[in-house]
Amino acid sequence: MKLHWSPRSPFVRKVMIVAHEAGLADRLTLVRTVAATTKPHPELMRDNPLSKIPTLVLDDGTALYDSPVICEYLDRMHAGPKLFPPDGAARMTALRRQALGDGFLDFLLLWRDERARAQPSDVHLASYAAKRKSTLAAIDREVDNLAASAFSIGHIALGCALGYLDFRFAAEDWRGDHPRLARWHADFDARPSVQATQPVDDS
Ligand SMILES: N[C@@H](CCC(=O)N[C@@H](CS)C(=O)NCC(=O)O)C(=O)O
Repeated sequence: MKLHWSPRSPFVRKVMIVAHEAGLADRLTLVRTVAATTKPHPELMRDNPLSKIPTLVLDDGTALYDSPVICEYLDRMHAGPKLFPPDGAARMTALRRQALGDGFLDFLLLWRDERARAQPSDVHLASYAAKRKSTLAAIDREVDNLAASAFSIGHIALGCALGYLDFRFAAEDWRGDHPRLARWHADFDARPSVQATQPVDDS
C-alpha cells in the first residue's frame, strides 16, 4: 500500500499511529508528498481530487481518503484490540472525539495559514483563538473519562491535535491552564506508536 505522507502532517500522523498500533507500519510505502492549500498537487490529485494528505492507494489502485476512512480501513486489517469500537455508545464517543480532534486540527491549519499572510485578518485570528479556548476546555472537561476509556481513534485524534499545538504553536502554553490534560497527553505521548511518529519539520 502506498501512503501519500509527510512528517509534518498531523492527519498523516493519525494514520501512522494507527498503523503502528495495528502492526501494519511496515506494509506502507511512504511517498513524501507536499500538500498545500495554495498549491494543488497534480500527481496527488490523480489519487485524491482534493489534493490532500493522507491518501492511501491500495495495491489494486483503489485510493482511500480522508484520515478517518484510512484509519478505519487499517483497523479492520488486524486482529488486536480495535481502535474503532464496533458499535454502541463506545463507538459514538470515539467517533465524536475523533471529530473534535480533527475539527481542532482543521482550524489550527487555517490559523497557521492566516498568520502567514502579509496582512492577517483580525476577525479570523480572534475566531481561531476563541475556538482554541473552547476546544481545550471541552477536552479538559472529559479528560477523566478519556483516561479511563479504552484507547481508541478518539484518543489518537485528540492527542495528535495537542501534539500539533506543540509543533506549530509552541509559544502558547496550553498546559498552564490545563494541567490534567497535560498529564493525559504525557501518557499518550509515551506510547511507542506516538513516539515513532513525532512530527519533523523537514522544509
Ligand atoms: N479531513 C482531512 C484533512 C486532511 C488535511 O487537511 N491535510 C492537509 C495536510 S495536514 C492537506 O493536505 N492540506 C492541503 C490542502 O488543504 O490543499 C483528513 O482527515 O485527512
